[in-house]
Amino acid sequence: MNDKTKKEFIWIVAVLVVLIGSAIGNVIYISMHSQNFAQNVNAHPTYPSNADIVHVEGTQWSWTFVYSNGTTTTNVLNVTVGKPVVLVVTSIKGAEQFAVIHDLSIPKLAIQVYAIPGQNNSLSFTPTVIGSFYFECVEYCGLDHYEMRGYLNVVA
Ligand SMILES: [Cu+2]
Repeated sequence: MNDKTKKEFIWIVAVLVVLIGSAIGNVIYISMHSQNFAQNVNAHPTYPSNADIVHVEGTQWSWTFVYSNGTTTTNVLNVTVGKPVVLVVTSIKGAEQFAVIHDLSIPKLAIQVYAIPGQNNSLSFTPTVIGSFYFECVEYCGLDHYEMRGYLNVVA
């Protein structure tokens, strides 16, 4: 083994030791802390009993709102002024697409919530002003991401 080959060998071995060492460290760390990664301190939040519960399904590429009476709207969310609303937000698979992460943002109401496949993220708010308020998906989710927008209609 000449000098150059020896140096190269040492470098390769040194890099391998660092990479394998940190990989082992990571596996040990994750296995020690994995329970924390799925802990949801807000898994069963309580909401006002008179709240309108609306299930929100983000898909490539639209928002579907399912109301407690079974009706649905697409890219339009209808709520009543002064009445508490609970949004239960998730992401579902479209016709021939994948379930991907979306993010519902209603800027005027300072609302933003991730739509994540297999999870229900919920939040509540009480609309106080009648009107139409723009919302959109703010997590890039594919080709027609920009189509995921509409209006929250607050009516009397
Ligand atoms: Cu989206």
